[in-house]
Amino acid sequence: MKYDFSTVEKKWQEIWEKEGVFHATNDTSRPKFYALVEFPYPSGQGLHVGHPRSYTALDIIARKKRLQGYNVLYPMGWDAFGLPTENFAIKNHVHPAEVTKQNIARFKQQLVSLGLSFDWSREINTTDPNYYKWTQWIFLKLFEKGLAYKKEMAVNWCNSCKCVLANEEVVNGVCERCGGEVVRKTKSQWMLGITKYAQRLIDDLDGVDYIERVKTQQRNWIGRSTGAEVNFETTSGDTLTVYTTRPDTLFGATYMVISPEHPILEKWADKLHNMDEVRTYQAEAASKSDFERTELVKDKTGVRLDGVEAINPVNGRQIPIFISDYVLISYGTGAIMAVPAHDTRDWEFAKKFNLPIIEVVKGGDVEKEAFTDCATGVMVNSGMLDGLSVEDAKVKIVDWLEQEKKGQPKVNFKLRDWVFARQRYWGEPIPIVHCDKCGYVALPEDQLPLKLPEVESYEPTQNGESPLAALTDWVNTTCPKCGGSAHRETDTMPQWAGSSWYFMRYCDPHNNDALASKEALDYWLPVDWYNGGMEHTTLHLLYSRFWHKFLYDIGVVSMPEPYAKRTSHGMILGENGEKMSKSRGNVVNPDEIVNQYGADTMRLYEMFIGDFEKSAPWSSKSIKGCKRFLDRIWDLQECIVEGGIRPELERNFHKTIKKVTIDIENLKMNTAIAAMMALLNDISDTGSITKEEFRTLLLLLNPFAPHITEELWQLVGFGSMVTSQTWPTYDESKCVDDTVEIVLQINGKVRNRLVIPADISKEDAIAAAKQDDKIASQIEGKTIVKEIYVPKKLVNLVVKG
Ligand code: ANZ
Ligand code: ZN
Repeated sequence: MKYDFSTVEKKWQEIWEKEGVFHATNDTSRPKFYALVEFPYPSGQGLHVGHPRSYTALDIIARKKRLQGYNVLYPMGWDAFGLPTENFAIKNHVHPAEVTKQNIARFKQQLVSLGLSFDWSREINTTDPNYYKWTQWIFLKLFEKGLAYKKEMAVNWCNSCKCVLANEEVVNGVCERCGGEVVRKTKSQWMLGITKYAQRLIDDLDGVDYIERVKTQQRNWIGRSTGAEVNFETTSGDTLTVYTTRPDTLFGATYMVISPEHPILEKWADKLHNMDEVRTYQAEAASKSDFERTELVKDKTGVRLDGVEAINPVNGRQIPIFISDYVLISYGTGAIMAVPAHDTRDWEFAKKFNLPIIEVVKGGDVEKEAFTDCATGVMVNSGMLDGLSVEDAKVKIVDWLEQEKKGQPKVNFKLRDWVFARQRYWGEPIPIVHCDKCGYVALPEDQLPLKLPEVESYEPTQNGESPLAALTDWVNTTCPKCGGSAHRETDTMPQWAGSSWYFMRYCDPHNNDALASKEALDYWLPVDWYNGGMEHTTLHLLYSRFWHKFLYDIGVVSMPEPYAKRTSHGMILGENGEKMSKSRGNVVNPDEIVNQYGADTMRLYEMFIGDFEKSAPWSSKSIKGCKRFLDRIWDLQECIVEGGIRPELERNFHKTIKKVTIDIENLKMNTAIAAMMALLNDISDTGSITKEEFRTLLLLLNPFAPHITEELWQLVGFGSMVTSQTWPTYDESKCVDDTVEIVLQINGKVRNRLVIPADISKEDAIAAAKQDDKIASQIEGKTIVKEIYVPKKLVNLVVKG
């Protein structure tokens, strides 16, 4: 009987759902396991073959943990606010909520067809008012604690669309939709104070089990640096403070640079004789991104201020001040002391503007290039610092600066506060009103959720406000504090809002009184295992850790970190090894694979494709191999005999159980599958399979291929479903290989002895013999004319020359 995967897979998917097999209960008496994958954005394209790689891997873990007796939570939902849906709605004149509904239906049907063991009773959707009520509630808490505030920030503005663009809508400096020029404009926006958590976000990485590259990326993104702030007096009487990581080089500071946006420039407008030139330069800098401005290879530009100079605090020397776009207003103090001898950008700038280069650390040739190494150099030309190492000089100069009240030690972070606003429709409304008398006022909690009102058009308005701003009736309201007239905030929250706390909602998704009950949160959190893409390491993963920490501080959750463990999968590439994309025409549609080969084959294949952490190209040939493996499993039902595990296969079974059990925990699904394939070969060699052997094999294979294993379980009559069984265990003493000692000969003469596994193949035995030190040295440079292996006795190599 041929295996009819379509019928069988559908049958089991219906049974699982009907019987609620994968529903997690908040039964706190049982040991829990919370497995999480990043919930998808339900785009119009449907599921991509990349999604199931992550979902299947954690599904295997979830299924195995259930068989091992854990109360497993493996939930799924939709991160559904965002631009693509909104843009589709604008183009096709449908409500974004309608578009979202259709996309979700399609995604869900696709996920169900893959046999993923999600608890659908806990499905969540970030655009559901019952969900975003709590996103708004968290925002209000942040506001209450001073962590949400308004600030003038630069936004991307398209001159021809007359609207604000998100960063991802700006492609190579032009508007993604119309190709028009994009400039930067400032706008007052809501910000979240994530930088207040910067140190804790670094420190607490020590206590979690994240793969190393995720930790490294987060640390680099937060970018902690230690140095000093140094005060420079100026000839105008004002003090300019700089941030430096190299206070030891202070004697080599031959000029200063301040950012073109530095506020002191306005103060100096009357004093500067070249203010026009300054203003022209400011306008040029404003149109560039920070990335363009700080690129190392870029030709240095700048304007020397005519009318004010600075005084180096260590030697009283007067030095010029420049404005240049390589100094950013958003970092440190927006001003630097320039040390061309020891900083590459300063060196290039000094060469271009003919400024003095004074060597203060010996070891390089500063006429040729900046000497930036600080591990080996010795201080020179530096008065009290001469002869010291860089490290000692740093300590000494900072002490001196502090004593003289000319500076102090300082820690800085690259991390910026989070711009928490979009001038768009399809996002969570920000629950704040502005009253002329009271300022920004929080909406009372009982007015949540503040629902998105209906609008005629989802297009951003021509003046850069969100479409909500056009709804006068909605915008005009009364102040919750004084009852006077006020207006609502019309910006909405950015796309990362809903995903910053979704893992909490899964714990108790239908709760109307809290984002989740304390009891449920205490039981399920932290997430035991979270898998997701590397592209989310610095935004989503950091944002959600920040929100979790904040909620920990106000007592909503009981532990400082949300995720105990984080892993990340590699990308699935096209058959040609390139990224899958419509334009390359190499996109594989998961529906087609499921229709042609079945979900079990698709799952098995995606796990067999290669190292989970690495990217891997699609291979149609390898899919067929996975299909053949399952067909052979199916055919085993024809040759079942009564009995337990046969002695000649016992060691093999114990070894395979051990390997699959351990490999799953290490995400080595590919080698686990290979071990099961090898076991199947050994079973097939005997021409039959006993009931007990079949039972064990089906249990091991079930997390990978859940449908076919359930069907066979039922057909053979093993009783209730596989999902209610217990994961097989192994006996360590039965996992060790039997070994034998053989003799190694060259031309019939015994040269050495070697211990090898008793059941080793001829090829492996000969290879092992050749690698033996004694043998290797004696056959070197000679030609092997014959290789003889007598099992369990000897290897004889016949050599010439
Ligand atoms: C003098 C100096 C001498 C510096 C030297 C470096 C080497 P990190 O490690 O990234 O924190 N800097 C400070 N604020 C800046 C800003 N707003 N825009 C551009 N550059 C800025 O780098 C800190 C160093 O970057 C600071 O130390 C400063 O240059 C520069 F041999 O001061 B340094
Ligand atoms: Zn008021």
